[in-house]
Amino acid sequence: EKKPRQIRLHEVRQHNAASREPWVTKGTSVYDITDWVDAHPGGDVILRAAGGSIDAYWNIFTIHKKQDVYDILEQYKIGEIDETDLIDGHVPQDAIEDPFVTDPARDPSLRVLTAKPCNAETPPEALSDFLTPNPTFYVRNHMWVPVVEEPESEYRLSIELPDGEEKSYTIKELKERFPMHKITVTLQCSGNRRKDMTVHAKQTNGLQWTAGAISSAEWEGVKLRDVLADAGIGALGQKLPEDARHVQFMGLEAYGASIPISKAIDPLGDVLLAFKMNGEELPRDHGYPLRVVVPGNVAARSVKWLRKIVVSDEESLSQWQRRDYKCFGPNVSNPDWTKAKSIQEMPITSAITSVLSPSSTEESRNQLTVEGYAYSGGGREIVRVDISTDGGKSWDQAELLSDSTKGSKAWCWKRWRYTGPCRSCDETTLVVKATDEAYNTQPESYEAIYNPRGNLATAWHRVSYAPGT
Ligand code: MTE
Ligand code: MO
Repeated sequence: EKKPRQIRLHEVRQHNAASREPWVTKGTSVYDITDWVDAHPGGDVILRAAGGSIDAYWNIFTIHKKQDVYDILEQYKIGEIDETDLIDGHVPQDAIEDPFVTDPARDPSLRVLTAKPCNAETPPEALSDFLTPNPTFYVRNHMWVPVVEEPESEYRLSIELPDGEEKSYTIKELKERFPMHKITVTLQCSGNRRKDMTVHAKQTNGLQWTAGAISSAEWEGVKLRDVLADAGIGALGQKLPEDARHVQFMGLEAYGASIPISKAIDPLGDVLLAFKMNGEELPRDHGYPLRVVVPGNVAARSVKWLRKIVVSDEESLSQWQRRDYKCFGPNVSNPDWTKAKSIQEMPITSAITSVLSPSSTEESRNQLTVEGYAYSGGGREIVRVDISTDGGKSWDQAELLSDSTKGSKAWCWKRWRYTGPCRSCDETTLVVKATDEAYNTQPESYEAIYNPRGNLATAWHRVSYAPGT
């Protein structure tokens, strides 16, 4: 058998995104992807890996980990990395370009689950505010953080309508031509509290978030419905074309998701194209220069670094719309992803975020103060929070704290506090469950709502508490 062509790493590096013949490596093999770029279903994002290794990207876009995708790549193989560039048969780590080098610096108090891409939850201290400070707002990135240095010259938002017509807007045009709105919105990842499901039911597949994959902010921007109406769709009194059923959002780094058109054009739906978060320019981690904020829906639909909007008869084709964010019955271990609806409005949930140790004086020894949040999707207001200090045998009600919520519906969590006697004060499990205005409440067990991806882990939140500690 003929020895494959030996290629030096410095040669690979020259075949970067700017070259006419882009190459990538996978493991120790080299591929000339020139003819694949146009046919690549994910578009030219593949060029991001050109001149270097594609492995880090395929670890992110897990959709590639299939034999038929490997087979496609194999057609483009041109050789092997020269052995003089390998250490123990591998490409040395420092020779591989790190897709995350341009990511921003982050607050050290964030609880990091993965650094690259950055996935980090809000620390419990920061969950006690009605609005979460920007530096400790949880971060959920599937990829790197796109770099947009000069939005006015480098950036345009484009909007494509079902008839193929396309319009585009600069940030300045968006700001000048449409009314600004300020809305307080809680964003919650579908995987919030996934770790509880793992601990109380069984292993789940995904980032093991505790109760901090949720945060709230005041978002400022223009309404999506105003911009869509300007682009030619969904104005009040105007008939919607039959093929206008979903609004797809595409991020600059190739993340994508969609929402139903009914939500996008609802006058009380409050979907924003946001420039600001808590009065400041959007931080890079949270979508600078522009992100969608879809109040009441799973945060996966609030696409950051928004590049393009497509009004379509179909949902977004992304894996995050068609696969990952769906739920199945507790018996289904190998789901047929086409058979379930994508998660949109969030179900009700609540969590304990702090237990204040009682003072040591005799009369207050058995008093306990517990705080937390409760949130329901779809703008459904939280009407009651029940607390148990004996593992769920007896209940009492927490006080709902007043706040400065803004928007057409209850898009933000309710903070609550409970001070009361600790009923069985030896070893106790504190439990919280909430009820919303539709009288939806949380399931008691994780087993009953188990799904292998650990989405929507909304069972009663339990925290063990040992008095005197
Ligand atoms: N948008 C883009 N472009 N890329 C992403 O990785 N992650 C989504 C959503 N929007 C994501 C995105 C998910 S799953 C969540 S939970 C929220 O952003 C997280 O928003 P945050 O990082 O501002 O808290
Ligand atoms: Mo998420």
